[in-house]
Amino acid sequence: MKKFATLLAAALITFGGLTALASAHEQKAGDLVLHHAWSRATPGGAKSGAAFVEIENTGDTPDQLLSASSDVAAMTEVHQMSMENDMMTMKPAGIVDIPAHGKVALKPHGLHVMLMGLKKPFVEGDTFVVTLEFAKAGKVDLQVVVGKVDDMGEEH
Ligand SMILES: [Cu+2]
Repeated sequence: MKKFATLLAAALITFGGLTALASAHEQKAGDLVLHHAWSRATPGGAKSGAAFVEIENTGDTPDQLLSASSDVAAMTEVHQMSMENDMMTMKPAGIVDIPAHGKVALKPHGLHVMLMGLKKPFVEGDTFVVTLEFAKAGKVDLQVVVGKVDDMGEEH
């Protein structure tokens, strides 16, 4: 009986893990499908991090990403990174259009959710929540999975 209980506990833990991964891989909100929300572990002492996700609009009407928020940082903003005079700069992206039947990718060196003033470091394997607010789809709590420090997202 004890052995059975142990097996059951192990099965539940495994199932719980799989559920978390599945929900992190794809989340739906109205016409939007949010694919693979991820972040990177922060090297010692880093006070900021970034989160990435691919936003797909499966509907006939455009939507807009208005803002991002999270409890893990003092301040959260959607940023756009770009090259200006041979320098990588980033600034608030403002409202991001999500075209009908289109995709917008938040990824390294491009659009990203900037998390400034982290309350604790991101550790590989951890998950945290970033809330994205859309004009049409409303608020979506993204389950963000933390990858390696040097993760660029290609392998996903
Ligand atoms: Cu940034």
